[in-house]
Amino acid sequence: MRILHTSDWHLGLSLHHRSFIEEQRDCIRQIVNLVQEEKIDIVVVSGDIFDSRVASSEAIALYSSAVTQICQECDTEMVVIAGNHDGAARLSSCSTLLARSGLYVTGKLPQNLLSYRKEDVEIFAIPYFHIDEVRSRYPQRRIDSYEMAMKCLCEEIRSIWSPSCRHVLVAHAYVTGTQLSESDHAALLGGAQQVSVQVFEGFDYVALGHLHRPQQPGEQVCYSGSPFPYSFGEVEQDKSVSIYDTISGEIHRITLHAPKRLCVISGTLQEVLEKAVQEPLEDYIKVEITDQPAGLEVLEILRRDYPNLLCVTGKSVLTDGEQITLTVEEIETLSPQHVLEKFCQETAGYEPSPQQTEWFCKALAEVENGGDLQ
Ligand SMILES: [Mn+2]
Repeated sequence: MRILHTSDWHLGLSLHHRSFIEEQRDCIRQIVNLVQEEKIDIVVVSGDIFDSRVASSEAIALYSSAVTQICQECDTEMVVIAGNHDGAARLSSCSTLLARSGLYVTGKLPQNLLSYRKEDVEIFAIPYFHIDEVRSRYPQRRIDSYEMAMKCLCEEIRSIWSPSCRHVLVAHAYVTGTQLSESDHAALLGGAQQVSVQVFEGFDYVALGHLHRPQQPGEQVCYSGSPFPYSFGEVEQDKSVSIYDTISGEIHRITLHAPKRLCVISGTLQEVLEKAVQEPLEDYIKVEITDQPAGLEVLEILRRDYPNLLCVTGKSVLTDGEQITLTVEEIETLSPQHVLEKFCQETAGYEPSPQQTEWFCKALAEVENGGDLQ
């Protein structure tokens, strides 16, 4: 059996107020083509189908067209789980009826973790969950971390699977030691929600969603990544889907091609304008001006040459001309309090008060104790 693994479609997402629905439509078109060309038997989508819990009608229409094309026109079944961005109950409405058409959707953690079985392949589903759901599922176990919760769920699966089958797990989780992208902020902040790759031992393939960079934290543990870059920090990443062959056990990646790319251009204002004359760019652009602040006037000048300019970084007038853009690398090395300070300085030009810092730390501690994260 050939399984196409994709995740993090984030349908309805916009970046700097620009909707990406046309790019997303194009990605779906490429995925549908691959289902036919690659003779796929089943498509799994590992969460974050939508960008928000209450998806726009445009996003719902695109989802509806995607699943109809795959299940009906390509006659290929699908296993879909909810991620932290999805409204789990909304996503899984009518799921029993949809299963009859070959669309197996899991919103909240189900009673039976086996989502799909055909021939000698079993596919299990662990959607994004709250640690309390797992505590009440195993009242006799002491579950003090997200890792422990995931471990219990995987143990349960091992106790119910048929030993003679191939075992595939579809999950939405943040595995320790993986590489984050700029659009993975929510995952990064939920540091306490990390799980080690060892909890997935024994599965023939683990189809993960949550992180947007395609990567393989374990031999058979794979993030397909998002089909399209969702931040300027991802411009160098190849966006792809993964294909797992249950007979050979092989995993391979197929690159998706975006009609418009994301692109970062930096230099002095003069240099940036010269570049635009040399090669006018239709891509989505972020400009980093190195010699002056990025005000409205600069924006107006740049817009003439870059029709799809999404954001500009300039020298800050607040901190002695220093550029203060927060990157993933910075967030990784800074303490949460530092992140708060930088945020306040950059957006409003003030230092957070001790009281505000205290509230922030308190809220963060609550989140790390298993609170809900958007
Ligand atoms: Mn995501």
